[in-house]
Amino acid sequence: MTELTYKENIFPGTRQELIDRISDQLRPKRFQHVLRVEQTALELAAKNDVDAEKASIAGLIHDYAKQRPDADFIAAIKAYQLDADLLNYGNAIWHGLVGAELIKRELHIYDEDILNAVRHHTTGDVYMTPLEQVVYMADYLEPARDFPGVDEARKITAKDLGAGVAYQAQHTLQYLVENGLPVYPKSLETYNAWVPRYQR
Ligand code: DGI
Ligand code: FE
Ligand code: FE
Repeated sequence: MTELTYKENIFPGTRQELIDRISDQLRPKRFQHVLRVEQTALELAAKNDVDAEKASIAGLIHDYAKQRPDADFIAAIKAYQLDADLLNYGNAIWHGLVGAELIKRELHIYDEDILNAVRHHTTGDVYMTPLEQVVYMADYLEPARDFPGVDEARKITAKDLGAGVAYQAQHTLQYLVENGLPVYPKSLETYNAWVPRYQR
């Protein structure tokens, strides 16, 4: 287990202080997931030349808002004048896209690359920086993830981070459609931006 010492002043405190803030927000199972995502993000970051401190912080905070009541998200969408179409969705979409606004105000983390990694960790985005790709994939591949295809997804991602993004975008869309779930437009945009270009 890697325990970084934070030096970049991205979060105004130590890693342990950040962890304490997160464990106040999450039930134990979700908190353990977050610690695994941090470790997976650090591994992917090392391979892909991404800053380790940013990967640690983004991994730790990506689900910060996951257990907030719907009313908190609805209030934030209105207060911060976010896209009103968000009101047609729910926690699955809100905890990243709206959660980033709560993180900014409550944890005083303002690094836009990290905030975008949180915003886009569920739906992806047309353009994702290497850090955003690392967090998107770490959330999908952390060691406790177990779904058909996870081993193939791990292999593909180890070879080519972008190919991993394409794999996840394709399979998530497939899952949503197969289950009759609403597709947030950004998820479809991510599919179009990433999936066709990785076909051979
Ligand atoms: O928060 P986690 O469970 O760790 O993971 P996540 O933030 O990637 O959320 C995964 C869930 O979000 C998964 O059940 C699929 C769902 N999801 C992803 N894109 C969309 C979506 N759900 C809806 N309704 N629409 C989407 O476009
Ligand atoms: Fe999430
Ligand atoms: Fe997660």
